[in-house]
Amino acid sequence: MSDNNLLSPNSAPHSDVEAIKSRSNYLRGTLEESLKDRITGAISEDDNRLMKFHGSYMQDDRDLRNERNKQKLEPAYQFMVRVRAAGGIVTPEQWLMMDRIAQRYANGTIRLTTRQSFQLHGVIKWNMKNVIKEVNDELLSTLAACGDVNRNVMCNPNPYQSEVHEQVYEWAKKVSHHLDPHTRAYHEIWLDEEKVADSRDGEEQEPIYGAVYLPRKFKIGFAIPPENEVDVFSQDLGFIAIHENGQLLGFNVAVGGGMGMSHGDPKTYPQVARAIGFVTPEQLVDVAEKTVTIQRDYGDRAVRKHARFKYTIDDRGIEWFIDELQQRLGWKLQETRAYKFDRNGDRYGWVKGNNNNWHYTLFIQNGRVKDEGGYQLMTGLREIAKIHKGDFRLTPNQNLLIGNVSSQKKKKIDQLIETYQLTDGAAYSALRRSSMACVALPTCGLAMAESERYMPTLLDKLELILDEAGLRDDEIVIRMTGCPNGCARPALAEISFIGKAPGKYNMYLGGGFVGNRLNKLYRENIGETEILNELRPILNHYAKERKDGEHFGDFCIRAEYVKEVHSGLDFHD
Ligand code: SRM
Ligand code: SF4
Repeated sequence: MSDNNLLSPNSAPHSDVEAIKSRSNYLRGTLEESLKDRITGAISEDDNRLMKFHGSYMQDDRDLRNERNKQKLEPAYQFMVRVRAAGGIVTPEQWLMMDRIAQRYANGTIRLTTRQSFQLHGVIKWNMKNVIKEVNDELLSTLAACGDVNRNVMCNPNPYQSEVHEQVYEWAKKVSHHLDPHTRAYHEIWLDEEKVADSRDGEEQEPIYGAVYLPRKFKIGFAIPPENEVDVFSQDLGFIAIHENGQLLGFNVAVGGGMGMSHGDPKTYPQVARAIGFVTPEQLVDVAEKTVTIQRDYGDRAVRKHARFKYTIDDRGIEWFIDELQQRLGWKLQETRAYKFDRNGDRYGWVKGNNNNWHYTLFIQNGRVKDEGGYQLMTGLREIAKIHKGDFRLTPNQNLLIGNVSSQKKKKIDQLIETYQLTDGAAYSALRRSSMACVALPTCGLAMAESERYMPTLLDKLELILDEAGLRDDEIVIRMTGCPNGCARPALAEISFIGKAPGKYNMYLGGGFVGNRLNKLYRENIGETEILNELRPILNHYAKERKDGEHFGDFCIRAEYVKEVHSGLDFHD
């Protein structure tokens, strides 16, 4: 793109997805017809693009792919359904609904995601309407859980911190609600609501997004220092709450983060968001809206790989963005305020909040809620939901917080935790408790290697090394993904593995412990034996020669295992 083109909203030929959105009539396309087609368990390719905006992806079970192919059967088509709730907070009734539909229509498990949403896997086409209807009946939604719109807004999940948390959560909900799509297509298709007479007559509009929505997905997160569980620097738009003596003063605004890249394509890279100024709570919604509209107008609609907000900003420069934002706002941002993060992981077990209620964070390996062998996690949580009067909070690290338990109820919930041996992870290494892995195989169509199904096995082996080195209780942030799209935010981990091929991973080191620095490639395309052989000496070296309080990622840089990465622009150097 020439510099001239960078100055005006892009006019290059648009990608095929833009054409699909444009002729979709506000996300309707032929989805209704596709859903009714009895000949196949699939929907058409164009409708599949639109389906994402409705919160679902068509997938097929990749474990069964070859066998079905041999038998000349169509792939085992099924749908992933993503259910969003800003900040990941749901009621016990909503939890029970998710549990019920997971058993009745999906694969009997619930997946808690890295963005504080729920996912169901294995829903067949004929059950999609029931699933979405039941979700909406319980006042949750799948609309805009995926697609080229603002996704689930993340928010620090810990209710114990102070009233500041409750206030920030209310602002997160406001921003989320403000950016909801207005199309009635969702209500017509899934909830059988009355059809809009003719949406093309101007009766229906998307005031923020317009008829072709955004060039790409858009993500917003709210962090409350000193905690950065939401990985605020990975967000397209991050808000860092600034508070003093229990008072919320406002938010630092950070822009242009993102985790995805493609192997072998240096034009794609993960990036950290940069703080550009401070705004008061009352100015927040306006800032979010104007930022989204800038990406709507200037984001790359020709090349989807280059369409995220981070590229819009990096191509044009952060100063350009600040000017454009201030022009649209009609006022200037204040100077960024001081803040300090001390972690991006979860704190487990019971804590007492300022409101005298209790909160219990459970360790849920890679966010998968299921009953397996002797570990009846799903049943245990169902029994808790039946008596719980507070809330459930999905954490950004794929764990679950049982929130707002009164002192009287705590005993009963403790008994259930005991009966079902639900764990806060205390028996595991701190490394495992600081781990995340994306879904990957068998459902993710983009996975190049295992992730969720393999990470626990790798951790078993790494724990032996940690024991030798005396590092069992040291928190080291470790993440794995089955491909470089970055769904478990691996580029911000102190150790990460990104899938390249079956059983092979790129290994990265040196991310910042609080989620503030990208890591760097250390070894390429290695399997388990090499992973263990590479990590053993580094972990031992760390155990012997770290400075007081030095985190593993920082040590990897000081000991020159990898160079420090200051920006995504030098990620591949
Ligand atoms: Fe993701 C695509 C799962 C968080 C970056 N992601 C996918 C799809 C839908 C695969 C696909 O397009 O066919 C995966 C579905 C797998 C499955 O079978 O369930 C998928 N992403 C997930 C989840 C479930 C991972 C998890 O283990 O929890 C997370 C759901 C979040 C939610 O509730 O909304 C999830 N994805 C993320 C994150 C982390 C975050 O948002 O904090 C990222 C990196 C941050 C970012 O966006 O920069 C992420 N997912 C991607 C990308 C790369 C996007 C890019 O432009 O760089 C893709 C591929 C794409 O969009 O083309 C992708
Ligand atoms: Fe799938 Fe890749 Fe995301 Fe993992 S990182 S869920 S493999 S798209």
